[in-house]
Amino acid sequence: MKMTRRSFLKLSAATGATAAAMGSCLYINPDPALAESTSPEEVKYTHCVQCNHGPRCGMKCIVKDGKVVRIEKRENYPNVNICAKGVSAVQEMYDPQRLLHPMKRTNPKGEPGQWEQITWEEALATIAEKLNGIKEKYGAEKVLFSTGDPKEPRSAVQRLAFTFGSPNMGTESSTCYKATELSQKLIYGPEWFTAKSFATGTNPVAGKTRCCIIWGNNPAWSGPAGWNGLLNNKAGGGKFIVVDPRKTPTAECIADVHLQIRPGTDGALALCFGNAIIESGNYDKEFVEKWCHGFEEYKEYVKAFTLEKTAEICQIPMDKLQAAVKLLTEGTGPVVHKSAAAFPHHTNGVNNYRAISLLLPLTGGVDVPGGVSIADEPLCFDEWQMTFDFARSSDLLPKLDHLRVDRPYFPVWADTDQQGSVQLNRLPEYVETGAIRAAVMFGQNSMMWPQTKQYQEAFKKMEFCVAADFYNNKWTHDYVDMILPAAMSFERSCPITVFGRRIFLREPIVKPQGEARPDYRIACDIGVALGFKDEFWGGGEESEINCIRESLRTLNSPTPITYEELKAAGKDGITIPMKGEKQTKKYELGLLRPDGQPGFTTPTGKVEFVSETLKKYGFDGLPVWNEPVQSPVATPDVAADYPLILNTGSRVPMFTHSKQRHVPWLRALMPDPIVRIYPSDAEARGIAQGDWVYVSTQLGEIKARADVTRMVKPGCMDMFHGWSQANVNELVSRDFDPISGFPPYKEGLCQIRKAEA
Ligand SMILES: Nc1nc2c(c(=O)[nH]1)N[C@H]1C(S)=C(S)[C@@H](COP(=O)(O)OP(=O)(O)OC[C@H]3O[C@@H](n4cnc5c(=O)[nH]c(N)nc54)[C@H](O)[C@@H]3O)O[C@H]1N2
Ligand SMILES: Nc1nc2c(c(=O)[nH]1)N[C@H]1C(S)=C(S)[C@@H](COP(=O)(O)OP(=O)(O)OC[C@H]3O[C@@H](n4cnc5c(=O)[nH]c(N)nc54)[C@H](O)[C@@H]3O)O[C@H]1N2
Ligand SMILES: [Mo]
Repeated sequence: MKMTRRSFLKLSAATGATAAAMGSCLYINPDPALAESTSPEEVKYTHCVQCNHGPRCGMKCIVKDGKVVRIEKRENYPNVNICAKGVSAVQEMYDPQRLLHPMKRTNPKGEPGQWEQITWEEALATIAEKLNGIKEKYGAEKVLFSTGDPKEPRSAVQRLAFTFGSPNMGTESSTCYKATELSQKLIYGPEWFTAKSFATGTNPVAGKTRCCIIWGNNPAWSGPAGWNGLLNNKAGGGKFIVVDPRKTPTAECIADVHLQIRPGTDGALALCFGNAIIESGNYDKEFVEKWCHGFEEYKEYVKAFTLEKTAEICQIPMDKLQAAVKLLTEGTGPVVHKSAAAFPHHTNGVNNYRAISLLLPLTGGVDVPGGVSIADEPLCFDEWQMTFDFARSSDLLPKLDHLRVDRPYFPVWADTDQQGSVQLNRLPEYVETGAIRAAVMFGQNSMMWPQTKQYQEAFKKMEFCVAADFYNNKWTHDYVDMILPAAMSFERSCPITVFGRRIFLREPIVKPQGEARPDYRIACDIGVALGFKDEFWGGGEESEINCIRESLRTLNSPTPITYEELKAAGKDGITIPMKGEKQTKKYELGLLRPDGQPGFTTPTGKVEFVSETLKKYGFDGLPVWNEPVQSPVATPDVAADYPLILNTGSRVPMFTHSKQRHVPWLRALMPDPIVRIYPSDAEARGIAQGDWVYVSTQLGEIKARADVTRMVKPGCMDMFHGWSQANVNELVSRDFDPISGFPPYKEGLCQIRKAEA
């Protein structure tokens, strides 16, 4: 089937992403000339980064005349889910609004940007002059390096920062999964790759796992790659509790019991579960006695969280709470949980998450089948898939650690992060005090932060600020001095693609458009311009290949792997064998500690129910529960005017954060920013389905369209972030969790009223 431009647009508007499912005959590239062209079609393989590099779903791309014309599912690949976002990646790549050349600002920062196209040579020379000037005058640590949710550039930007001499490299993880990782580190010890597997790896095994609690997570929409496994587990007899204030597709599909909790009260519920499990006697006494620290103190503390008190705090019906407790106290095996970033988005976030995580050691789930496994012989890839040695977090960062800008504000965070991820959320304060004077940002977006305006002011106030991005976006780039065009996934190869022990090379399948360059090349070119020619292999077109060579050179593989071998392996990739056998209970074998002794890497060498690290910094060592800083209970005076609970950032299937709003197929699926509100709450305010409404907090007001739905809990709202015309982060406060520094995206109080059309 060949399509004219008109019929393509009609089809894409009408059917959205389902068009791709219609099969391989369809041209989805918007250029009609490609459909007419008689050139041969080529098949090329890559992966999707529409969700910012987490899932890396495999893609088989059909390329013609040097352009991708359509995308299909990739066979024999660890992850094969192509969704609406993936199929629409073609529309994003050929979007006429893409940034294609380096640009410098010609008017003052803070005003709508006026831009002049410059050459890469001029851009790099200016960056070098500004950054080296600041380094000479004030010190290299005054320059901040950062990446937003796009995680692929991270290792290259770390290498750049640490080579330049600044430990101040921050990432979106200041708001994302790093607080769950931090919580695990407080429990199991700071050895990060060990902790990481606890933070992320939950694979319930039917028959072995007692129960899996999906806690504040909606993988049916936000993590389709893992969702199938959970459904299969359910089909095999697995038991699931879902704790979520919303009736999500996840809860509807999989929950044996769904607890529609009052937002921010999860810590109380988890402590109640802990108490019930202890009282039932059905916990792993041997593990607790031998390997845990502070259990007796915990046991005393949780006694206060009776079913009656907890039902009241969490606003959960007693029969549902009892049904959940039954699942947790009967049967055998560990209790595991699955959650992502939503949790720590609270003022008591880390402690809420610790309370939940402790149910695992309580039920003996540490590094056993049906519990959580710790990686065997972890490869020394960092989270975003180059090696620690490549990123130079292994050799250079420790020497720079004392110059970290975040330690005075968030010492627990600073002390448990060995990878180079400073807590960015106090950026306005860092700039105000002169601790940061310039920034080099890759895929950074001011809208991710609460009270966005303060971050924009920080960019504006800096002596120099440069950003690499796919687009010129006003929320961020109206406040920077220079923007650099980044190549998209189809146009680049770094980093290495790693799934467990299987690694792949992703080769560019088309040439970068305009003058766009891959992020790794941009980092290398900047490194060379700053005077580090050898460290960045002279920069230039070979940069990405040189970066991959360096990562492979520093990989602890039993057999060395070269770039040529990885390239020759093509779409099948290479599996790196293990030296030894798979092991369980690695803490018994001395496999977790650098000194080879049995136990964990916490101060006590045990799993800490009471955290000695927290005590050292003046916090309570127990996973204490505190009411949210602002809630109907904590601040009834505020609730009188703002009675609804603010709940922001639940993921929607068709967008990733601020991205993809200009992708026609995806935008057709959700044309306007929506705020979800319960029918009785809407009716009380005279609001009908589809009405325009104002959503306000004490901090500001935005306009959105009402979706009147029983999906939300009465008294709560729900709104996605990243809409440039309705940035919900203008409404969120900067009441950070004092342990992690995380913002309270999922608590606070708001009001909704009908707006004019
Ligand atoms: N489509 C899509 N997928 C994404 C992303 C995206 O932007 N779009 N972003 C990716 C990223 S970076 C991340 S960090 C993850 C985020 O993953 P998560 O943070 O797990 O986000 P969701 O899957 O939306 O699940 C959050 C759920 O928590 C519930 N919730 C809100 N407040 C509370 C509370 O106080 N207690 C409890 N128990 N539940 C609460 C919400 O109702 C929602 O259903 O998703 C990733 N996946
Ligand atoms: N209210 C509220 N706010 C939230 C959250 C919430 O739940 N509620 N969630 C938080 C979480 S968990 C996260 S992860 C953040 C994410 O928030 P952001 O970091 O803002 O994520 P994005 O909007 O996906 O991407 C940021 C920018 O990167 C650009 N970009 C994309 N890919 C690349 C690339 O490969 N290279 C380069 N150079 N640029 C690229 C995009 O064009 C965009 O301008 O938001 C946080 N903010
Ligand atoms: Mo995230």
